[in-house]
Amino acid sequence: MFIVSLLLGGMLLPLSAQQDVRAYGDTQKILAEARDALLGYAMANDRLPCPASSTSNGAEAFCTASSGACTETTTVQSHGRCAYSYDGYFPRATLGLLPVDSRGYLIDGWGSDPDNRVRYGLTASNTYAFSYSSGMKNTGITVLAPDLQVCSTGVGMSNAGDPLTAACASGMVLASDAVAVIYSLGKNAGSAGSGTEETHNPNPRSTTTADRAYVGAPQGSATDDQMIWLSKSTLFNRLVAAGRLP
Ligand SMILES: [Ca+2]
Ligand SMILES: [Ca+2]
Repeated sequence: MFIVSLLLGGMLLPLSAQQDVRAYGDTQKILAEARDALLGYAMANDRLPCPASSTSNGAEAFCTASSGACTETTTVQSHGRCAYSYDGYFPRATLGLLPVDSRGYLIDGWGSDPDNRVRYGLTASNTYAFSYSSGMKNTGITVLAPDLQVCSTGVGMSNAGDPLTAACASGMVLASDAVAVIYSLGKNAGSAGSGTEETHNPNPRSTTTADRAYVGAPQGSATDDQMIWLSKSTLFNRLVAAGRLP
């Protein structure tokens, strides 16, 4: 019965819809694998990688100085300050994942448009303690306060565009202490992104400056972005199990 209904469903769905279902599923899988890779990287290296920039060919990008104007470099910096904390790309070259585009970036299930590169944001809290070696251990598990927010809607968000104080509307918080977010701009990556929901997730057409708050609204007419995140508790659980914390 189950198989028959699956076959029937397959026949009834138009081909383009079947391709969309497949691309959505592939993207979910790619995002989940990226999160697993992040956890593995954190256990092996005692820190999380910085986001890649649009010119780093998928390698993590730091600022050369711990404050002031940012001069970008792919050389690992002991201060941990990332060049693009909130609006970078997943550092595929640093983690070695597939699928990859011709310039070294991880791509989602929707295609090879440059805008379909997997996006990644990392908390900058505790003076970049999450992105330099032993930063988390030296800061201490009770002091660490990752601050990325994932909202269930962009409506009513406060301080949007302010890097550190942007916040979800009351009662619209999916996560308030995420360490990292990993997301895809979805099928419309090459053409949209300025709607009320998607504009809060950094993308080429967004009018809102990148900040610590993202929108993981349900799929629909207002957004097709796909977002997952790494919570503080999941990261700490793995790091304690690996002997990296406390
Ligand atoms: Ca989108
Ligand atoms: Ca935002």
